[in-house]
Amino acid sequence: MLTDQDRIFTNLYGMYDRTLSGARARGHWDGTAALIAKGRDWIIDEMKKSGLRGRGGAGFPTGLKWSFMPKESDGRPHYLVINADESEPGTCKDREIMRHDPHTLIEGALIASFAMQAHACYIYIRGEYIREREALQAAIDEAYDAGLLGKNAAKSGWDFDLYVSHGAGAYICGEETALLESLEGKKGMPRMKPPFPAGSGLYGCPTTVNNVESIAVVPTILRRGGDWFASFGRPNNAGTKLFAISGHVNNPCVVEESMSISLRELLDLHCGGVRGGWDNLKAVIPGGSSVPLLPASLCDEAIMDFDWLREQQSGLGTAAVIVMDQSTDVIKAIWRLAKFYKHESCGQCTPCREGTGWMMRVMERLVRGEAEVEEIDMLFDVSKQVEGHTICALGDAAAWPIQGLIRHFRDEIEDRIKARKTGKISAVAAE
Ligand code: L3W
Ligand code: SF4
Repeated sequence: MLTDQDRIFTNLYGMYDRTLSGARARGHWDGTAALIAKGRDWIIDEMKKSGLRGRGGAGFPTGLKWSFMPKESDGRPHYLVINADESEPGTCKDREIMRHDPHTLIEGALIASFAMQAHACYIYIRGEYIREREALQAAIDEAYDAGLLGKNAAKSGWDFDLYVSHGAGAYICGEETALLESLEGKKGMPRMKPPFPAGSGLYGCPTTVNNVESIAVVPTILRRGGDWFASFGRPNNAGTKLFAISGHVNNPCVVEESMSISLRELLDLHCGGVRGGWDNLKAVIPGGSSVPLLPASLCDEAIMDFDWLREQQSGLGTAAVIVMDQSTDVIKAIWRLAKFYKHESCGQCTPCREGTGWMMRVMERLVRGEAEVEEIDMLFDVSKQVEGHTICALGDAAAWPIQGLIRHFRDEIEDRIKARKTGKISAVAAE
């Protein structure tokens, strides 16, 4: 278990003053210019040493991503873009940072931008986060007034401007290249990759897109050292991590814990355990709606990190832990996600546009028990045709939860079809 001394986010839930004076009292903006004076190479090396992997879902190594930005200028401006379009169902960790700890994000934005030679950074925040946007803008205004942003920001010698831009409710704008399109004022549709944003991003210029949490941890990593951050979690799964836990636990919450904590410890320590006790657990989605669920039989030994969950054909994703107890109709829960992905598909590639609708309709019949047993394999096969055959990860995200359901709950799906055929149950309303 992480002790308070090792928590980076000291103001989750807003126990303390979130203004600049409160943030300073909690150690933010302390010696920022001195950190910057150590130079770009030192900052990027320290980030690599920390082992930080991106906190937006993909887990790509942050220091490595920064090192993809061109070292020599070819005349094009460089940009940092912070992805605050937090829309993955179950995920509400970045919201806590922006509401209550905005200065750690702003300070991180300055340092990261300096490291990548960006004089401007855009924070793209989801449209529904109105109070968070206000909190963030108020903190940015304070930082400008205090000389921490703008010309010679924080007396670092680096000129730096920070802008907040807001989305309008499309999940797909959380995909980094759709986000860039949206920032440019166009329809939020993902671009083909490569080129990756580091080569050609915002307005065709070198750009790094990082998640809010990834940037907000930067100042503390640099103050305490990459080795300190790397001392938490298993190798290749370093650091402290925000977990957003919802569903059938006694106390849903957002909490910072050590990476690689066991699922059981996480739920028992911070959530008062599973509603009705551990034996009442049915399944857990460990990383937001895009990753396959784990059945209760795997939850006992589950380790909450990228590699362990990947080995179980699931994933850490955004570390949004959705707990489902025995009262859950798990088929219906996954159908609801299928409906979400169908709705959010941007429609520009055929396997996703057609596949999400097709999978949703079959899932709907599985909920009612009105399908044939053979259709379960057909659904699995179709999900495999969608996976990996689309422009962006939304296609995978639509396919994976369904694959997880079939892998672990085939019996329940078959039982429902048989029960419906023999008249033992009536149609379960899919609403
Ligand atoms: C340069 C290369 N850059 C990769 C960069 C790339 C991006 C990052 C990760 O999807 C996942 C998805 C969802 N040269 C590079 C390179 N990069 N190779 O590294 O890239 P990628 O393609 O692995 O992932 P992605 O397209 O960013 C994101 C999953 O996250 N997810 C949830 C997302 C939800 C939210 C939210 O609500 N906040 O983020 C959950 O699992 O399924 O797999 O920057 O440019 N050779
Ligand atoms: Fe759009 Fe889906 Fe293709 Fe992504 S996978 S680009 S959301 S159609």
